[in-house]
Amino acid sequence: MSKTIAIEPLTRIEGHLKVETQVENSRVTNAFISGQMFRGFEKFLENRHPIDAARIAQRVCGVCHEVHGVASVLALEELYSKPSPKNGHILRDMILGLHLITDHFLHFYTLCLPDFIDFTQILNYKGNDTEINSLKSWVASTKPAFVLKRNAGNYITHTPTALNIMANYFKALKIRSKGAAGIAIIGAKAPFSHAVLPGGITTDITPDKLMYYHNVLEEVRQFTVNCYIPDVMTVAKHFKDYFNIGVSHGNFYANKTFTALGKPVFEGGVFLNGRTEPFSMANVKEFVDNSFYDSNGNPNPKKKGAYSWVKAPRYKGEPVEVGPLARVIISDTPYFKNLMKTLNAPVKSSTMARHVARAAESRVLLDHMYGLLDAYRIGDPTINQVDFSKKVSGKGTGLSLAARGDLIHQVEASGGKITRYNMIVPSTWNFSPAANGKRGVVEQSLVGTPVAYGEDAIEVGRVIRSYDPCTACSVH
Ligand code: NFE
Repeated sequence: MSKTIAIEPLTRIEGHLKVETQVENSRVTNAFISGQMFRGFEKFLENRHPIDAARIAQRVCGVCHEVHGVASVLALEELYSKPSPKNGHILRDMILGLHLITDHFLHFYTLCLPDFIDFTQILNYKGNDTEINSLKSWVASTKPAFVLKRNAGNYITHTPTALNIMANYFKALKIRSKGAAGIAIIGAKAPFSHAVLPGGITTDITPDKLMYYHNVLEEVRQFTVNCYIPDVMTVAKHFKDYFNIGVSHGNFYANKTFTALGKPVFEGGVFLNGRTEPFSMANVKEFVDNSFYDSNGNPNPKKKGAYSWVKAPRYKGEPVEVGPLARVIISDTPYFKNLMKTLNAPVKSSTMARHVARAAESRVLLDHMYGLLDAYRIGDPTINQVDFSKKVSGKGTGLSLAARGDLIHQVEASGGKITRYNMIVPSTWNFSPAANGKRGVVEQSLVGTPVAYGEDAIEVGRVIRSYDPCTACSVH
């Protein structure tokens, strides 16, 4: 029996995303992912002063604003030939690190956990734990949102295990907000870091600010080690079949990132056809075969056959997965491989490998962040002055990263005005429609997914959310 299951909008993600799956004999046989809106940031950056991009590009997203700031200033620094001094570079890595790890907390606990745990059992809780009791009153007041899963027989329902994880649900949110405070201390403001500018960072960094950052980092470390990693491992052990569900084409791409201390935490490269090769921008092309754009990139909502506002970036014409899993696979990160070995799970693209990769990269990154604090030199410059009155002409590319994957900003300017601005964003790589004869990364990952529990197709939600979609970013 064949049927179409469409989920629109898909909840517990950022932005407006629709997924349509064809299901035969309880398995997905085809999938179409579409971004449902046009935003136009690249268009309205045209004809503006280049420095505006550092501020405006951050408004692409309320979740990953700071990453667009950093990618944008990297592109602008190339345009103005004025890189940041070491201290500025250290401060940016500090911002990116807190963004990345605390964003993973939000993703796992707030966005994904209801896919894996039956939250309604918390209503039977009679104990005194404050965290559990506040979650209990919240679930009681929003119960209809949580009872959909009555059919999904494989939720974690062993109460002590589930309660242990649910106890961290609100804790994760609180630490996420502390992370934002840490970002604001360095970047002058969160969301939208106004101290992040071409040439470095303008914040006046004093010892008390570094101490504040250190205290936030310490809380983040404790939560990562004591809660996040163990909780991800518990879920991974319970859902072992998801190490073979949600498998993409098997290609990965990551940029060389977190480089402030010399050796990058994550190596750059592209894993294509079974081997890793150096990344070259010349091999990246954005296709619009099934996207609502004409061949010049102008929006065309009436385009025949198109089904998404997301463009389709391809590397050498091939779809490539980006994200934490791509980073640890390209870097061959030992800590990730050890976790996967403990789980007896294959190191390849899958729903659960993406969750484990997030936890693993958070742990690896913490060491780098303590190193940044040690390496920062109070009194050394944090910014190289850029002459913004210069009527600059030329190009710049920023190769950077975000929680959801690696990020590219490109700027072209003439006579001091932007003539072209382009962003190739993590969720654009992953959530693109089919192009050049192949499905997008997530579309491919959905094929073969068993759909056993009915119209809510919770299994489809699990696969999609493992990529941590941000449709707001992907359409930008
Ligand atoms: Ni809107 Fe973003 C991140 C970027 S999207 S969340 O992380 O860039 O893929």
